[in-house]
Amino acid sequence: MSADVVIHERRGGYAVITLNRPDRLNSFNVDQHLALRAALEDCAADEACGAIILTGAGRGFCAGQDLSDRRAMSGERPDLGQTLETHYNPLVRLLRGLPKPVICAVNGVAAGAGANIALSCDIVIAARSARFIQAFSKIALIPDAGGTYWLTRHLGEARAKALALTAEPLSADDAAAWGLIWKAVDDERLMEEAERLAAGFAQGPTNAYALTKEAIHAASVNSLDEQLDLERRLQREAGMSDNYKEGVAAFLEKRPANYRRKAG
Ligand code: T3D
Repeated sequence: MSADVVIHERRGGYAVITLNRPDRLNSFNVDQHLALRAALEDCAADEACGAIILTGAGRGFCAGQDLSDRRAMSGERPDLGQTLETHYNPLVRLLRGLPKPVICAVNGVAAGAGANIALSCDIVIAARSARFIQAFSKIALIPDAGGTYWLTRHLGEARAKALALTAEPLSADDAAAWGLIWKAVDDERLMEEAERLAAGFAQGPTNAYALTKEAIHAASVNSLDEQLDLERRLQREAGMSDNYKEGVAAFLEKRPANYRRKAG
């Protein structure tokens, strides 16, 4: 496996992970899947890492599955369910379950599973020139990597269906205006903005971020009663932490809080 299909850098308290197959618009082959998952697992286990930025090298973020891998299978009818089971689904679950904030800095076109991997991150910031394309129907597939879930939940059925059936590009500005992503920024400000956020998270209460993610993820399936019960349980846990003590003390003493990455 060539190591540099994904570049993994630590910058202070956060990590920057860059998909690095720019001549193929960072589309996924098996090596890139394995390297990305290894980098994410490394960050998850690294207590000194408080946030992750995921981005792409070159002019694209990610064009989904590397379709030239599929050419080798022409004549066969490949079991794409197997690729999802082995690679895409574990990646979406890993991103979703990471106990620290994951920021996706979408530097250019995000197509097919590439768009939906971006949407699996906690905060999506896109360069104004970036486009989101549910390219699947062009090759007679359905949106995967969580696409049907993210589009329907964030946008509702009307926009989800239109994006998926037409495969028309959605601009970064429209994606932000529609509530699909957090914000669009001028291209040259993308990494500055992503790093500003990551540096803030790296100084913040990682335990509270993890609990917040858990609560918000559960909200899409819970009833109000279930969600209130969950908030009670998670807030109890947050309130028992040293970080909460420190946060309140810092507020009262009018000084910046000094949070611990691993909260007691
Ligand atoms: O296991 C399974 O297969 C199931 C899982 C499926 C998940 C999926 O993601 S299916 C959807 C796969 N993705 C696509 O269908 C998108 C294909 N790409 C495009 O439609 C276009 O490239 C874009 C709209 C993304 C960008 O267009 P443009 O004009 O800016 O760039 P380009 O010229 O098309 O691409 C630049 C190069 O990247 C080009 O190579 P070349 O001609 O310079 O040698 C192109 O072939 C290559 N490239 C782009 N996307 C892919 C790709 N090569 C392989 N696979 C790609 N997905």
